[in-house]
Amino acid sequence: MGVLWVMVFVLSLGGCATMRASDPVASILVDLDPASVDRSVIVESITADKEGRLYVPDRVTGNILRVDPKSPKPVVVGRIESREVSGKKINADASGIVFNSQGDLFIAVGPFSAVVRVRGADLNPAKPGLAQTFATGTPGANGIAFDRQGNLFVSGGASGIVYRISPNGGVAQAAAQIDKHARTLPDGKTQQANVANGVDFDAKGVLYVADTARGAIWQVAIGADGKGGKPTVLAQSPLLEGADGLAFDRGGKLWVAVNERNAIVTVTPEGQVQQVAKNDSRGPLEFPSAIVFVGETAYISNYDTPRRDNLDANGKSALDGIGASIAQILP
Ligand SMILES: [Ca+2]
Ligand SMILES: [Ca+2]
Repeated sequence: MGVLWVMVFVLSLGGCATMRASDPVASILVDLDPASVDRSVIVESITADKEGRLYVPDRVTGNILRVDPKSPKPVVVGRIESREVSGKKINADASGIVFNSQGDLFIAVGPFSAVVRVRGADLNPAKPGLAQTFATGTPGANGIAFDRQGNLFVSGGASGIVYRISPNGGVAQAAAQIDKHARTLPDGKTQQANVANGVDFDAKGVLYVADTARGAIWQVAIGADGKGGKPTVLAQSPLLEGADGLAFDRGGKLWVAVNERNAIVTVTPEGQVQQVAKNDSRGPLEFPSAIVFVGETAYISNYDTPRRDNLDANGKSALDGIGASIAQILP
């Protein structure tokens, strides 16, 4: 009897070890507000520079934080100041963040209907650079990505519009349109109407748009004139309900942060959706909102809002887990 139990124990250990070697596991790289789980820092997006350092804009302070994964302590390297509009103070509430090939940093700012820029030379812990307006005319600005010609594409959220901005900035032009749609969450009342959220380009220059409302990924071919063709659905699945930021890995597979399900999924070029990681309200994924690859490692911003699978047992707060943070999935 004793020997049998030892055998079962050893076999199950072996089984676990095999699973760990083949299945990706999410873990926390850095807690962005170690003193609190109560949203004293709020990060909606993440990107990386050529040296593999990570950047997240904090909605609470307006600070742009840099984190070196090798020594993951956040430092402030830039800042988006709040603005006064009609006598009212408006916070930037930064969303998508991305570098251009010259190393300047661009951030989508929905409340300003704008994209702001911090020059690479001004990303400086000794004197954090102030973001300046780069482009205007982008209401709901959320996801952000450059095409190969250096045009910047910005999603407009519930409007479904994807904007194009020339490499010199200025006024944005509509480049594509996802049909509007709203989905009622399982709580029976929350309406999710964001149909144009995360954006990215594949190696062939096709634009991908995360549709949070439908739980879908759209593909849009972009013509030589920068105008998008008619969007087509690559994948639609309950696994994609809450699809937010997305990014391609080195092998050309699309990874999607699925915020309201506390999950990361992949989508093949054929449109097959597979769950990579998922957890309950206690993390390490806590309303994951965006994803970026450095080599083969995925880094994920945890927005940690109290919704659906990230709700605590009381159905109200999101105090479980460690809150605002960067999660990682090692290869
Ligand atoms: Ca987003
Ligand atoms: Ca949580």
